[in-house]
Amino acid sequence: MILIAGVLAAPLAACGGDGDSASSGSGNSGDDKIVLGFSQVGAESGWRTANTKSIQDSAKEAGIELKFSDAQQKQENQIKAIRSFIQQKVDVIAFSPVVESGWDTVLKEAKDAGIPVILTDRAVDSPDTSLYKSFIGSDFVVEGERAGDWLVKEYAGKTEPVNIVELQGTTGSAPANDRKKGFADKIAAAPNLKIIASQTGDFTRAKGKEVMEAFLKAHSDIDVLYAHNDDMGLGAIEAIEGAGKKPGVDIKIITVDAVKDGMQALADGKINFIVECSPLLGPQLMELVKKVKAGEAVEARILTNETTFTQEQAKAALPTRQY
Ligand code: GZL
Repeated sequence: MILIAGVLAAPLAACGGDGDSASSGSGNSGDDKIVLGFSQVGAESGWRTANTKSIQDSAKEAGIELKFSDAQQKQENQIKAIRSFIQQKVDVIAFSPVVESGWDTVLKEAKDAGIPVILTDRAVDSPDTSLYKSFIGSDFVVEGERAGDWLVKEYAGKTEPVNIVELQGTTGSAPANDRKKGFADKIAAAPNLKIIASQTGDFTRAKGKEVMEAFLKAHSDIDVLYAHNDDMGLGAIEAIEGAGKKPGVDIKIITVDAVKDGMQALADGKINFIVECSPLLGPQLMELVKKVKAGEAVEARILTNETTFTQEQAKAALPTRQY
């Protein structure tokens, strides 16, 4: 695995393109410009918005023609978009799979059409790794472990029960599966740390608020919330305050992503710890696209380099956050 030292964002420029500009037209742009078909999960969170911007800005920067499709978090829309890219004979296809399973058929169609595929952000569970050239994105198990590790240290030496509720990401998605696993593996070291409720909030603020309201109605003794992304954590903060409790104090909160709104809540003391997950994959993706188009060998797995933030670290980092 190749560690990328940091993830430099392309100079941020106002990016054009709407949510679903999978423009029609012939496959190649007629000149020697590389044509990339990209199927995005949706626009469900601040992380996704930043990820889309990084991809659109980087494609422009790299002189790559981008055909962009927003799947509104539906796998069938991603499969449709990939089939459309195949028909348009694009040079390369890249996508962030909304869930891990159910991709083999369409990826085989791309392979049979001689169009290389790159996975970004999320993985697929297909055993046939010849169906894609490379996967660039985070190690979500490590992200979950970092969250669990912080909690074990936060309660080190204490034996009283600590009741945890968990807001999971999109059901079946790699980040939800892996962040759950990594966190559970780590807190197993402290038997007093117990997950008393765990449910999907689909990575959105609205759903995160709704599920947290239900948790609060069902449990009067919640000590900690572990949310698989900032947006669900921010929705949960609204629910916690609505119940007359202090987020970050009465209920400690750990989230993943480190988007600006999450970092602001962390700096304000409403969140206690954030594990970073960088959305700025655009520059590396465009480099990969060029190499793949040129038939060069590429790394099978490219890991983004990420960190974690405490409340103090968030205050220091906020002024220069790019997303
Ligand atoms: C993680 C990404 C997740 C983010 C969420 O790489 O797939 O999806 O953590 C986003 O905010 O919705």
